[in-house]
Amino acid sequence: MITLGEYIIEKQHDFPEASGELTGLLGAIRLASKIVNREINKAGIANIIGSTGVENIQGETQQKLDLYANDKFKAALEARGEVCGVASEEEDDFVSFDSARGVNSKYVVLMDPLDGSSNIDVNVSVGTIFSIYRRISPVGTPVILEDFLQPGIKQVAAGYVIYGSSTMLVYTTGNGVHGFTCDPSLGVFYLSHENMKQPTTGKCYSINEGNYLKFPLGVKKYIKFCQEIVPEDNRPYTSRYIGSLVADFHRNLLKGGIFMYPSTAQAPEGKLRLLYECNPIAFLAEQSGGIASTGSKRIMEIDPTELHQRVPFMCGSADMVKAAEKMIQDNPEG
Ligand code: P6P
Repeated sequence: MITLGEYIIEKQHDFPEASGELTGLLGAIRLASKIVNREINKAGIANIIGSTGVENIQGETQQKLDLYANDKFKAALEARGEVCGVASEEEDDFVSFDSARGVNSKYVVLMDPLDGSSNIDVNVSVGTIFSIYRRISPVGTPVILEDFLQPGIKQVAAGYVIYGSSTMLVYTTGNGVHGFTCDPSLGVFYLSHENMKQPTTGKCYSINEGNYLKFPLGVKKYIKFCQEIVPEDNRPYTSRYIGSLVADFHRNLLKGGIFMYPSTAQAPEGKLRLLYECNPIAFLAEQSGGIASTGSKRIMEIDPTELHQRVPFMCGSADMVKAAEKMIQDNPEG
């Protein structure tokens, strides 16, 4: 039984130029995830469910736990001193850590501190998603917007915490995907899934079919393809949609499948955010043998222009994503 901390240190040589800072940074994420996990597990009795009545920059009502998680991850990252700034779904603009330690740090973190938080009140799995980059502005100066607007291929590390039937932390530093399960009696993450590999195909497609009428033609064609009865091709596939990106992705990572949140007429850029949802999930997808695209372009090659920009998103088992991409490309919008 090896702990997350031991594993990070053991694999530290995997991080180019690692001087222990990234190790410390991942340790801060580990600490904050335990604090958030504790609060989620008693949300129903801690008077911390429900909304704050306030909307974030996305125009979405912030849940009390959204803000709680945001505060705890920011505090842990600032306290550990490896980070010069953070961008978050819950913050309109990036947050600069201007202490002496902050400005002299070389990493920035982008995060969705509690993704799917509207599911908390109904006891459905939620998650934290994070993405780590080296800053491009000079160490010793305050962080700038360009430090956060980097393409996903520049990620140094990425991962998620899934607060589900068990709490797991899954991350990559570009050397495979590794999963750790929390022992709640000790509050310790133990290595449980080393070098996770996504099956090249699966039986599960995951999309909000309530939006069917608004989907592009190629997406509609792919959904019909999934539903056709072709026993030798394992079809019809099974539809599974939790409505929590981390939970839907995690299931497909283990069992095989495709997750899709395409553009719709009302949301031509889709719903999910490039920087702190799609890029980190894409890094994990690719590092475990999967694919992540907009339907026509590799997610991690998109050059960001705004902190909260959205992109159409599909990811998962390589054969399934390729089939969906072909349907979209063969059926351009009229
Ligand atoms: P819809 C949760 O709000 C989230 O950001 C993702 O976790 C999830 O995949 C998606 O939105 C669900 O969106 O429109 O299907 O409810």
